[in-house]
Amino acid sequence: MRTQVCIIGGGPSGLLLAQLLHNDGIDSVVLEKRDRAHVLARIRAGVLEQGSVELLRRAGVGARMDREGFVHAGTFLAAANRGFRIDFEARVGKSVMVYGQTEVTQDLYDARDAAGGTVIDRADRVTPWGLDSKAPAVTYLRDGREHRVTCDFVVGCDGFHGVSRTCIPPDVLREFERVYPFGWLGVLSETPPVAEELIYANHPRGFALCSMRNAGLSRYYLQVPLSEPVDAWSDHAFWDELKRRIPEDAADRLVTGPAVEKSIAPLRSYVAEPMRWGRLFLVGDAAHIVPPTGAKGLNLAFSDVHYLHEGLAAHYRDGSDAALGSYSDRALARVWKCERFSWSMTQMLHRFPDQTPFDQRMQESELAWLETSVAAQTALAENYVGLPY
Ligand code: RFL
Ligand code: PHB
Repeated sequence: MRTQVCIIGGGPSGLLLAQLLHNDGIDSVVLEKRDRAHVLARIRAGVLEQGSVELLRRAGVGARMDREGFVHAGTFLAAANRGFRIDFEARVGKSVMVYGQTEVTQDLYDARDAAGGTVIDRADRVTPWGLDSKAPAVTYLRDGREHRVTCDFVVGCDGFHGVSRTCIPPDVLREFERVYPFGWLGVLSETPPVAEELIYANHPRGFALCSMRNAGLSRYYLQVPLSEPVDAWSDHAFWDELKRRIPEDAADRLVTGPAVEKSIAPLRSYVAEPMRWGRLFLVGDAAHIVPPTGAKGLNLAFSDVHYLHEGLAAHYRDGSDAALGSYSDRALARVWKCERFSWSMTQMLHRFPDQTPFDQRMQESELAWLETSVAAQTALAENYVGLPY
């Protein structure tokens, strides 16, 4: 099979890139390791920056998001059971959209199907070849048979555990990493959200987050030690612990119910440089990971998609490779700013096992500053709604 752009990974970034390229008349093939049902069942991000919202609309996949998503003009932060609000609209004149990654991915699959796009699922042992030549290729196994896609470019949208990044020679690739000594236990429940906006809570027992998907579906998270298996958390234990960590008025209002999904995710900050090698481009989680505290992972994947789409469009439209040449630098400049924000939110809101009384006071004074300073709130709001592309 021959295509212009071979995209490895059919998660949100791979599918969005394929859709944007299609709109410009550029042909792509998406190779996804898992079956479609598995990809669509993954519960992940919930918050879209304004830039992501606009990119989805531009790609022609924003209609359901605009109908069913929830615009949030602010968020609550809580410390020691007392909350205060950061007003995004008032501080920076922007808002975010609460619309689940599961829905975004569904909309993208629907759009790819409607356009007759090629998305091959259950593609096993996907292997790129000749990435430093002018004629790269990607081979894969499906139903026991080997297939080969020849192309102009290979794009790695295959997440943190994908194959693409491993193709960059070790003497070229630089990796930067921080692994946090805790995880997030997430629960999805068919109950009304406890508040109209998100609540991020710093508590002596650990961080907690109240989020949502829609009027009848809530998403909650608790900071937990990584040593605890998810089975150790009964629904009852989860709700009990959540109530202790969030402000009292919210705890009193909280409607509990059976968890329809429960899982633990480790927290990590990670960046791989460069994001391009020869004819290979890395996008999204394949190149970088952020802890979820700033709600940045999916949004960062989408800003990469935006930069790469511009580069590929210019290449095919007028033969200019300037934007492809600067892709890695442009993407990384934004990646590092979002890494910093996600790291600082994580630092401010979690309990660290080795936290000293001094560290503790630093957290408290940062939150106290944020509660009273318009300048501090503006800085948080500017990052949370999304830095410009
Ligand atoms: P994905 O979504 O991991 O998709 C990669 C796809 O590649 C496939 N794949 C392969 N395909 C072929 N060959 C191989 N060898 C392959 N290896 C892997 C995989 O099956 C998969 O389908 O990466 P992508 O597209 O870059 O998207 C990134 C986002 O998924 C991720 O950054 C976010 O989910 C992070 N995240 C959040 N981001 C936000 O912007 N806002 C949030 O509120 C937010 N909350 C979260 C999050 C992530 C979480 N977890 C579980 C990690 C909350 C959580 C709990
Ligand atoms: C979510 O709704 O899953 C969510 C929201 C905000 C975050 C992380 C996750 O910071």
